[in-house]
Amino acid sequence: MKKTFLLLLAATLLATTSCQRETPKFQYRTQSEKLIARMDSLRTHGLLYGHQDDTFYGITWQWDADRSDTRELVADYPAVMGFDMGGLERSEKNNLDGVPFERIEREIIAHYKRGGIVTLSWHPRNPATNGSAWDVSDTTVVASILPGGKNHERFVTWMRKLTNFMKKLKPVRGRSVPIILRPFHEANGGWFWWGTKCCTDEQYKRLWAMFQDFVNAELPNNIVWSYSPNLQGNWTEEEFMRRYPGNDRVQLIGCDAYQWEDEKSFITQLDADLQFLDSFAHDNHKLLALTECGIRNSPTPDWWSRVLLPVLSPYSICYCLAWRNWHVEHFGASVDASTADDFRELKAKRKLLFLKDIAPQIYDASGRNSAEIIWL
Ligand code: BMA
Repeated sequence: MKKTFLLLLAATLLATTSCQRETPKFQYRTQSEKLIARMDSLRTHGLLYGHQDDTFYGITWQWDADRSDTRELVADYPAVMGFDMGGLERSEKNNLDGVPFERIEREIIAHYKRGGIVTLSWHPRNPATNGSAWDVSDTTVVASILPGGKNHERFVTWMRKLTNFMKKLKPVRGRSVPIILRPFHEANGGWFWWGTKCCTDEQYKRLWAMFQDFVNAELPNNIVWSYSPNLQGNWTEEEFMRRYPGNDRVQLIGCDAYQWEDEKSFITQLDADLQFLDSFAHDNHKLLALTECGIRNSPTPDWWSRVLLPVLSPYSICYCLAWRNWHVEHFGASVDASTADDFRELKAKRKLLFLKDIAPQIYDASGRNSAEIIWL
């Protein structure tokens, strides 16, 4: 039965393809264009749930094989999975949170093959001081890695390590995994070495351009560029444009938004940001996402349904990515979080979408699933 279905599907696809060949309307040329079109269409179906480091550790476990806090709670993987590249620049075996890069590589490919969406962030060490990404003691750091600066060549080797890693992500026939790349995030804050304490707006834009041109030269087909400032609460166009890398350099506008303090001001600030970002994204043909979110250690049982989702619902947002469930600090859904029942209900009501919602898995006789057939 399944075999027949797949044969019919293949025949339909072939027929459609040959029709399209005669009257081409629009062809998705690259992996990144396909991912953009897919997310653009998915957002009309609902909000996707994303989670950082989903399969490496959870609130009460770490490093076990084949586990996921999300799957243990709602019997499905997140639609979007996030991974961090911090540490790769120094050829470390593990990333800054102790996750082996070799495992990250395997998980990215596995998630892509299941039909999931992958996003990468990078918390590189400070290239001037060798301190962490949060070391803001040297205000010359960005100037020093721009072309002509004394750390430029060093930073080029760091960028190359990142692109070499991404180039390995080729599950089949040399076709690369499309990646939402979110570099130099939260640059409107002062806590990272690429933030407001360590570089001017002009230097930031030059940093972005240098990095992006380097990455695009190495991986021209599979990066979706996400520009993700932190929650600001009072964006004006003038303020937002100060560090915005440019319309030709960004495809997804992100917002990193945590509730660190009281609920009311979080709601007010997030709503104000989304009003601005949603209309900016719409006018400039960009996707919009909550690229990091959560409330530390989930103290509010109905946080997802009562606090977060009502703020998001008026806007056209592709996904919200909860930050990692580390045992000392967790943000995502889990059977071990107080939000478990609330979250389960949201899944039942389809207020949040998961992997099987965006990539139904139908297996053929050889065990290959339909998502794999479609996305590879
Ligand atoms: C931060 C925290 C850190 C972590 C970093 C990179 O938000 O979770 O503990 O090292 O992200 O994942």
